[in-house]
Amino acid sequence: MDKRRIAKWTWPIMFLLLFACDKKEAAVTPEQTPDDVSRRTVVEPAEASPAAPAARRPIVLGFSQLGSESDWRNANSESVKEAAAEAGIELIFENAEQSQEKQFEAIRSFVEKRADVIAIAPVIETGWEPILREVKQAGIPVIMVDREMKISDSSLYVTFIGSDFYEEGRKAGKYLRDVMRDEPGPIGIAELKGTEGSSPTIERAKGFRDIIQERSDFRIILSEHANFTVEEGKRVMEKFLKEKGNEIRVLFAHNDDMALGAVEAIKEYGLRPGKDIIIISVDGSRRALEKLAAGEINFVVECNPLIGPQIMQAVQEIMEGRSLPKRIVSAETVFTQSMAEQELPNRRY
Ligand code: GYE
Repeated sequence: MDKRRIAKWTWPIMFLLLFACDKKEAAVTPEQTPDDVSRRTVVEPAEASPAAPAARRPIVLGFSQLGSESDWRNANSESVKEAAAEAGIELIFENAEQSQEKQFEAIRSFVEKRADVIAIAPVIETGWEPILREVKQAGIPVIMVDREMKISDSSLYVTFIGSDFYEEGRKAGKYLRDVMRDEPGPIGIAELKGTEGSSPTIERAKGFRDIIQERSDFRIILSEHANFTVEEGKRVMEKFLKEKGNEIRVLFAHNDDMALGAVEAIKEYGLRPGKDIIIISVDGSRRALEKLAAGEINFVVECNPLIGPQIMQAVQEIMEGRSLPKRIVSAETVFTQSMAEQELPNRRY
């Protein structure tokens, strides 16, 4: 090739190369390093630049759900999925079916996939610091949702969105104190606790005890974990009834599903739930409110699973570089038998 012919092709080739490089830099590729992810998290402006609107990819949220043990949990998963779709957030959803180990695996996979934010509903309270340190090193912000993790380094998460379980336990205790105001003791109480080591179990038990200790003749005579499920609630209640059927005046179930299982066990045993045994539970699912309206449950403390929109809002604010409060508590109420009928048409779970 002579020199003139080379010169003729040099400029078009250089132009093409330059153009190709330019395009590559403008696009947000999935092969970003963790540093890129963290930089984008903090620095990128909220608005897409009008010059390159197609270059923005949607926010990617990795969500580690702990299981599907109850109506509450299923409603919570639905709420997260719906809210993500509505907010245009790309959701990677993993269900760990009660295994903390599986939650670790899910979280590591979110890091590998370069999620922008990771949300975790932790099955139990302890053991989270090492994995959270890995996530922090990758520069990915963490939101703790629903249940709490006990961690000493608060820089490992941005915010905790969920209910006040201690207060829920107190509300249950206050109802019992009020309804038994004129009843002579001793009052035998059975307790169906949720998953061992989980924050709702620990806190609801604490809050309940802190109130009922005001009366020395209130006695918790039976207390066992039943993992928040209908089946275990029924099985453990059957056992309680066999052991001390004639001493149980009250049942405090840490969630509706266990209370529903217990209602079956009590009927099969030949007693009347809601009358022979006062039943108090937590969540406020449709099925529990139906039993409340029918007089088979006496009192339900609400725990709201529909926190998907709050989570998505937090994700967006983090991505816009805003700071969030360390604790976001969901608004909740309580339900009596007379309120149940009225509330039922509004229940979404
Ligand atoms: O009360 C129970 C569930 O963590 C608040 O977990 C949640 C609890 C809820 O399965 O039904």
